[in-house]
Amino acid sequence: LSANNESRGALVVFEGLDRSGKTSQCGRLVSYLEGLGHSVELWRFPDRTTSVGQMISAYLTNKSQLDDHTIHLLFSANRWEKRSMMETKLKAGTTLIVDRYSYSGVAFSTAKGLDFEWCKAPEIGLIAPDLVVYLDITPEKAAERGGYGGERYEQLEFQRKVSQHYKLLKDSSWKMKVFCVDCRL
Ligand code: 2DT
Repeated sequence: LSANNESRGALVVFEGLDRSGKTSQCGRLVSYLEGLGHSVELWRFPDRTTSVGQMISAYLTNKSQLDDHTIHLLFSANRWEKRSMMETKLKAGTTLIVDRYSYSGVAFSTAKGLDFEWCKAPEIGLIAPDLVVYLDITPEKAAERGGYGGERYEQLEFQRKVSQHYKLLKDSSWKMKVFCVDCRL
């Protein structure tokens, strides 16, 4: 994963629908790498602890309303505000396992009907992952897993659209290495 620089940490992103198992798999990978003696941290986006993150959280919990473009840019800004810390960690040799990143940003916003190129633009210049693991599950199967919480996007009909847009993204020329794990069984 770090072919150019032996001491650099790897940036590994997990993507997928709500309830696809990202959080569990991120946790398992972190424990595994820690066990091997690697320096590793678990990150997630949105990072709701920042002031931008709190605006995102209010939107997701339906406490505020925002224009679709505005919330898209806030999600991206939330990654930008973490970019330099991410770079510092990676350069120091820490591997980052990240629960959601730019793929979520583009898949969820294009699922609402926003333009694909427009959605990708604010992601240009963020650190590219070494690996994106897409946990492939049908929206129906995901919905059976203990149900969704009450957040804005946690509805089967919308998750179906997001699933289609993740697929489009996966087949697009966006420069990310995608590894699909079939977890539909
Ligand atoms: P969690 O349930 O994983 O906290 O995600 N989302 C996320 C976007 O629409 N754009 C983004 O850039 C990111 C990172 C996916 C909260 C919801 O936010 C969506 C689910």
